Amino acid sequence: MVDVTPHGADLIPPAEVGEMELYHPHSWWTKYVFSQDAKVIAIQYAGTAMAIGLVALVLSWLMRLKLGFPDTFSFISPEAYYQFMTMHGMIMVIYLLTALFLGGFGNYLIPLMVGARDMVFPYVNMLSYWIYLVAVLVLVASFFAPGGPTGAGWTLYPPQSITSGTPGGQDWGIILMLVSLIIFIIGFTMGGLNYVVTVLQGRTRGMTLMRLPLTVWGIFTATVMALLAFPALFVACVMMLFDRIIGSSFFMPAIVEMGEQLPHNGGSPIMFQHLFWFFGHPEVYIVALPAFGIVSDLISTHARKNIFGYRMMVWAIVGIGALSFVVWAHHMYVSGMHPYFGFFFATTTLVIAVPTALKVYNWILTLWRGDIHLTIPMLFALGFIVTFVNGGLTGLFLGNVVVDVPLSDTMFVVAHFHMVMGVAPILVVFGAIYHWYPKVSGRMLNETLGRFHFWVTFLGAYLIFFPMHYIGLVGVPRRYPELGETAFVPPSVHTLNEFITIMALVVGFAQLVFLFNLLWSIRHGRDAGGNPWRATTLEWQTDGTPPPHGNFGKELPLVYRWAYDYSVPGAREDFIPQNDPWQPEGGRQ
Ligand code: HEM
Ligand SMILES: [Cu+2]
Repeated sequence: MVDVTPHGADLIPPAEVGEMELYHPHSWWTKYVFSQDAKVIAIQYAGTAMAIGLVALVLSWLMRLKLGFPDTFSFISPEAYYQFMTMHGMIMVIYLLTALFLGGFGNYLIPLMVGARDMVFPYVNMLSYWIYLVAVLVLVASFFAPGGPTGAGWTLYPPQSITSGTPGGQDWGIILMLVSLIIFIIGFTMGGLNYVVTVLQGRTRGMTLMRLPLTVWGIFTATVMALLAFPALFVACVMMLFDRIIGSSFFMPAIVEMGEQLPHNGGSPIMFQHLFWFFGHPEVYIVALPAFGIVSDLISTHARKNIFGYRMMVWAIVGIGALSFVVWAHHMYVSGMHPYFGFFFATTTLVIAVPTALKVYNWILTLWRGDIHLTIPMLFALGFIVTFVNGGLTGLFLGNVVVDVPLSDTMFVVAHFHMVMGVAPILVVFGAIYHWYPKVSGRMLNETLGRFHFWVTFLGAYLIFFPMHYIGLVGVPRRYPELGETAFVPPSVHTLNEFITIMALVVGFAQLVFLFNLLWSIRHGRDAGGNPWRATTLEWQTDGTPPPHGNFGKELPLVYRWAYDYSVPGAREDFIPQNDPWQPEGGRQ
């Protein structure tokens, strides 16, 4: 598509402020610590998210050691297992993936890709990061608080999340978890407003919505969703905090515990489940949509071909985002709700498969006859597509009430969601880091270490989670630290559990190699130049690498075309940057 209209948008977005009006930091502190530059904030977000993610990784090792070798690791008590599990799940979903995709990639990429000098409200953007950091610290504090962190499971279902039998329930654990989530949501809202307003109001001249790279579409839609979904979690957390601290009964029914009547009466635990999953299901797509967008850009760039069906891709992203607000109760098929209700949610759930499959077809058609370079970002992108399809297929099983009921709360579910929202988005995170690290640091990540990292992570993830489907199918329940000698559990399950644990350690080790690569390459990586992947989007067309404060030189780039002009016949090179006014001989095609 050669679409060259210099003033396509016919409007001058407000972000096009003169150099003079841009906020400039004056000291080291305001430049690197309390920075208002979205690029610095992005790195702060990403660094913090990866640090806390490492904690979640170690927790998964501890759980796996207990599951694989219960006798050797008998010192890991069931209480500790529940605490590790809860913290692992919550950290991975919220504090790592959400923070990294939106706070990390969102901050770095949105202003650069839309051609803005920075986010629209840089000060609020800075606050967003620091509030996120407080949320993380409060969460970490629960490891050191009396009673330790909560072991209620990442879903925090009442009443057990605040009754005394649950680790951290009668102590500080659950309080710190709820407070941390509340703080996280406040911080996220501050960042989220920035991402939305910058995309809507901060685009440079010619950057129409339909010329935005899909990465921006993914992050933008996910942010809008998060701004609508997080409030449900917010109120649920506040109400539960009241139940726990001042003895209100929003979610607490009358309970007799050890022969004693608790001071609660008349609340509805199911109400909490509705609120939680009204947030919880969209959360899956808050993580997945940025991944969809990024993968689209990675495969287009590294296959030197335009993305197939751009408009369809945009509408699929928006459609999936909207639909995912009406499927939440598929997490509650076994909660005792009316069966007809289940049919409604099964139907909406399966309808999501349509736009999702459409995206997969379009990725494949983009790759079809492309000039595929098996670079590391491309390998991770391909790994994502395979894994996402895989997890999506088991999702079709679980979306149907009659199949879900027997599989509910088995390891099959654990295998499914790790594939679809654990492994798949993490592969995109890695692909994206290999892709954009050269812009952030000016250097390439080491290729050999990168290939090692990819193959061990990709194959290892399958070796971990594939057998887990089988373990679930034979009926092994999730959230059980130990199976003991149970009649229905065949011996193969024990062998497989040992095998999975060893693979989890191996995959974890590969992540340490990746961390080493990240640090080592800052100084020793190969010089990247400004645009090592010969990509079209604006972040690669900056004056300096890393881009200076204010992103672009004196003039903001003028956008003439969409982001996918690769291998255009007759062009000088096999890519045409978005700010290149080139036209084919003889005018418009
Ligand atoms: C090497 C990678 C990983 C391993 C070995 C691993 C392992 C585990 C294990 C053993 C459990 C407990 C299952 C149970 O007893 O029910 C678990 C739960 C969970 N994991 Fe992972 N995990 C990994 C990565 C991830 C990632 C990347 C995510 C991000 C979405 C994630 C999200 C969760 C969630 C949400 C739970 C549920 C916690 C709960 O039931 O309350 N995990 N994981
Ligand atoms: Cu769901």
